[in-house]
Amino acid sequence: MSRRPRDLDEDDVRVRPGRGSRPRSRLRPAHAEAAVGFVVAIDRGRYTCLVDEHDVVAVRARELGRKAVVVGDHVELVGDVSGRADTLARLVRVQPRTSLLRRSADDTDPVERAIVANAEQLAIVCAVANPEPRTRLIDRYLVAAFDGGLEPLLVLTKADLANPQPLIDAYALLDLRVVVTAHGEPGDELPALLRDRLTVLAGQSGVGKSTLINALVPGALRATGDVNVVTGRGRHVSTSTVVFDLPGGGRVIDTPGVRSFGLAHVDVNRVVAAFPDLLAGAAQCPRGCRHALPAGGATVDDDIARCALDDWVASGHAEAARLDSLRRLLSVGERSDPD
Ligand SMILES: Nc1nc2c(ncn2[C@@H]2O[C@H](COP(=O)(O)OP(=O)(O)OP(=O)(O)O)[C@@H](O)[C@H]2O)c(=O)[nH]1
Ligand SMILES: [Mg+2]
Ligand SMILES: [Zn+2]
Repeated sequence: MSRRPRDLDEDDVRVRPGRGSRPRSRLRPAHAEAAVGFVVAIDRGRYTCLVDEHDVVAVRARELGRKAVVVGDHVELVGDVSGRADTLARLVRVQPRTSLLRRSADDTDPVERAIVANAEQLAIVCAVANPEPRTRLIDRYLVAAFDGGLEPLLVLTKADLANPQPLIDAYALLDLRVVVTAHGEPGDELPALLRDRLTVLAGQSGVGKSTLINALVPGALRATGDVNVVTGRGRHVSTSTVVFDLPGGGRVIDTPGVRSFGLAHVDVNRVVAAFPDLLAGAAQCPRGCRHALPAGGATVDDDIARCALDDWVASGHAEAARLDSLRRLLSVGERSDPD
């Protein structure tokens, strides 16, 4: 029987990493002779790893097997770790992860693609216009953040083009931090939220992720591109995932824009855990409950496998709108259309 790739990574994920802990303090080499590096970029099988303050380029060692290595991983390196030109180290091991942002190609494809490891925060970047905002994609990122142990942050860009209020209202019930930016400028609030943390920026192509990185990180020099006036879509300018140091401390990771974000791997319990007001109620649910709406026509008496959250809300333990929000998020992982 073949082991599905996602099984290799699930044990690594611990939900909700502690705030403010810096990756460096967790470095703990298992092999006495191995150097520990932090993967900052990957290009055609070459892993650029930060070791002490210098870059070391490494290739995968056979003993790594099929284990995915992604930007943000702490890895163990052997061989030539001098970082001198034309030298290559060997990447022998990936250290346990505190979080993992991952997606599947679509909702039915069990093969997960790890995107970034160990980020504390997921900045979900969405333009209020040009390209048109897609709330279902935001919902999908939220689910991926809760599932992977990242704290979500919604960044609404291009507020110079349209009013951000409808989007702010759409997420008001989620205890989600929202930052609004305009004219490609990060403003004051966003830098404060990024300080001393590892944050990954994700979102559709053309929403302005690289524009923000360029404004936040002097010398980042990320290419940016206009949104196509005919299709209203971004041009998929960024094609690689890269880490940048913020001048005030902390790091940001720029990622390529996506069209779809599959959620085949999601663990319902980790999403429910992001709703503390509903979590205790879910403890009363039948085993394996996916917290869906009661089936049409089912009444309190005739369905023993009923989700307990409806009673939890009816008896005043939580707001009905919160349960609706949770159900909306859980349902995005069950729809097969890529929107
Ligand atoms: N009006 C306006 N335009 C912006 C703003 N932020 C970014 N843009 C423009 O939006 C376009 C796309 O920006 P990028 O930074 O390349 O977008 P991206 O999210 O990195 O896109 P990909 O790399 O393709 O995923 C560029 O023409 C930017 O100048 C903003 O706040 N207001
Ligand atoms: Mg970009
Ligand atoms: Zn339930």
